[in-house]
Amino acid sequence: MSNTIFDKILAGDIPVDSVFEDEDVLAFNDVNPKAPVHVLVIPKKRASRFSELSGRPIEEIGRFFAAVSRIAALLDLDENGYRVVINNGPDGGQEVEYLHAHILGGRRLTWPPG
Ligand code: DGP
Repeated sequence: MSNTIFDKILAGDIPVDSVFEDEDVLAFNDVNPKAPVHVLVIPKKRASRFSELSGRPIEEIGRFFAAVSRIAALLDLDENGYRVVINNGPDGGQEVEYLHAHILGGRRLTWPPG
């Protein structure tokens, strides 16, 4: 499926509360935050799932993760820490079939997840 809500957000068809954008990624606040800071980062080069990245160029994958790290720093999370979550497929709890990393922070998160 390539017409998910995140495809529409990236196309500019649905407004979001964006926190960062460059040539590789768009980052915006999650509509249903699970922590004081809950930002989603999506790559502009489409992938449905994390599992697709195994076939992608290392440079593309690296730029995505470097962007996630940079965005967490911009959100002022480096000192206290944060969690990066990528849900993959039904058992992973993925609801939107467009690859996205969750950045969660601003409180002490518990482990393990449910
Ligand atoms: P996941 O379960 O990993 O697929 O998480 C999808 C997340 O996307 C979930 O935390 C809620 C968020 N979300 C879904 N629709 C929208 C939307 O239209 N706008 C924003 N900002 N977030 C959305």
